[in-house]
Amino acid sequence: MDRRTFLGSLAGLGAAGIGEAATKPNVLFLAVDDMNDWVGCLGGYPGVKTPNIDRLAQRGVLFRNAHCASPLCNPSRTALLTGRRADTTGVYNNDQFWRPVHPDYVTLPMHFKANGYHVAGAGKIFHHTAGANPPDQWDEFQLQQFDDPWWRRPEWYPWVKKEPNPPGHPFNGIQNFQGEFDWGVLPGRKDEDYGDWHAVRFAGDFLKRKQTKPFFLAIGLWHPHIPMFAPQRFFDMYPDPRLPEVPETDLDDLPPMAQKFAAARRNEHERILKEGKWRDAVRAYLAAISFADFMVGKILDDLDRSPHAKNTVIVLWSDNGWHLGEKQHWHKSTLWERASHVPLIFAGPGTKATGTPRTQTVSLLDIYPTLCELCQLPVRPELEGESLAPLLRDPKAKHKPAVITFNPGNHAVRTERWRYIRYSDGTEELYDREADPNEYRNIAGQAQYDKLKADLRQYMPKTSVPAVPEREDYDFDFRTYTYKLKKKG
Ligand SMILES: [Ca+2]
Repeated sequence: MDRRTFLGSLAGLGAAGIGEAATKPNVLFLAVDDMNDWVGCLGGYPGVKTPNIDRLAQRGVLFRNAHCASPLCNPSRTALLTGRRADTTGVYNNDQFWRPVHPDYVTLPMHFKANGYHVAGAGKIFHHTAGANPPDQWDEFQLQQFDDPWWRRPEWYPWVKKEPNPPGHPFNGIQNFQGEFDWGVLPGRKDEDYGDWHAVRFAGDFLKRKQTKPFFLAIGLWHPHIPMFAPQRFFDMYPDPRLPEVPETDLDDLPPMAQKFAAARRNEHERILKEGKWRDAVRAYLAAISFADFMVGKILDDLDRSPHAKNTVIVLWSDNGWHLGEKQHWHKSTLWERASHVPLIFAGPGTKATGTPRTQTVSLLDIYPTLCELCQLPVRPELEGESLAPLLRDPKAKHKPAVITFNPGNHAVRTERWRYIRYSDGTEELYDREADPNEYRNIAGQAQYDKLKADLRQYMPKTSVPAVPEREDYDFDFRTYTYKLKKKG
C-alpha cells in the first residue's frame, strides 16, 4: 500500500473509527428571521443589545455589507438553499412551492447529505408554511413551533394544534389589526416556553450527542419576526426607543413601482401611527432582536461545551431586513437598504483575520458555495453565488456586487458606495450611500451618472423566468408530501 492509498483508507476509517479530527468540519447553520442591521456590530441602531452576535463577529468574520437575494422569506430562503436567484427559480413570493417545479434541484442540505454528512434541522430553515420543507431534505428535522398557535391556519401549519385566543389578546392593544402583527410579553411564559426554544433545545441535545459522521446542523429561529413576543426583561432594555427618521418628502422622487412597493400595507403604518404605537412597536422589535440574540448565545455556548467546538464552521444569517416606518413602510418587500441589509457572520475552520469586518458587498447566495469550499465538497456548477472563502482568508480580496431581486425583473445592485435600482418598466433609483446613507435623494435622473448606471446594470440578470404556480394552484397533501396541480378552468 503506498502512502496515498493508506491515507485514503484512513480518511475512510475516519467516520467509523478514528473520530471527528480525521473528517471534514461540521456546520452549524444558524438562521434568524427578519433581522435587519439593528445589531450591535452592524451599527444600524446604536444602543441595541446583541452581545452574543457581537462576540461571534469578534471570533469570526463579520460581513458588514451582506444582502439577501430577495427581500422576503420564501424567495430569499429558496435562493439561499437552492443556490439560485429568484429569476432562475421563479420563486418570487411567499405563496409558491419550489419543489414540484424543480424536483431535480440539489439544495444545500441535500448536497451535504449526498456527501456523507448527517443533516439535521429544527425551526424555520426553508419557508415555514407546509410544502416548502420536504422531509427528504433531512436525516432528522423538528418542525417549527409558534408563539401564537391561535393565529395559525391549519392548511398552512397542519402540525400546529390551534388554540383559542388567550386572555389579553391582542397583546399590543390594537384591535382588529393584521393577525400576526402583534407584540408584547406573553403572560406566565418562561424563556423555555417560547416557540423558538424548541429549536434551541434541539440544538443543545444534538450537540451533546456523539456523532459518527460530520454533521450539518441547521437551526432556524423565528425571532425577531412578528409576532414580536419576548420575556419582559428584553422590553426593559429599551425604556426610550428612538424612532426612525422619515422625512415627509422622502417618497416624492420615487418612480411609480417604488411608490407601489412602499405603499403595500400602508394601512398598517397609518394604523400604528393613529393608535400612537410606533414607539411601542420599535421597542418590541428591539426586544425581539435581543431575545433572538440571547438564544443565539445559548446555542453558541452549547457548541462551545460540546466535543465539536473546534471543528465546526458557524454561519449566522438573516433572510431579509425589516422596515419600521422608513419610507412609510413596514415589513420587507422593497429594494432599499432597510429590507436587504442583513447580518452575516462566518466563524470556525477556514476563517482568518478574524475580528476584522469585511466591507465588500456580498450576497446570501454566496453561502452555499462558501460552505462547499470550507467543507471540501464539490461546488455544484449551477450555483449562482460566489464563494466567500477568499474573503474569509483575506480582508482585501475582491468580490462581485450584490444583486437583490423583488418580483420578476426588479433589481437592485449594491456596491460599497452605490445602490442602483431598476424596475421592470425601466424606471430607476440611484443612491450615493456615502453622502446619503438613508437613501433619501434619488439621483438616477442626473446625466453625470449615466455611465455608472450602465456599468452597474451589467450585474443585473438579463432575463427573469415567469413566476411558478402558487399554493392555491395545487392540492398539497402534508402527510404524503405530494403536490398535485389542480386542473385549470
Ligand atoms: Ca423573513
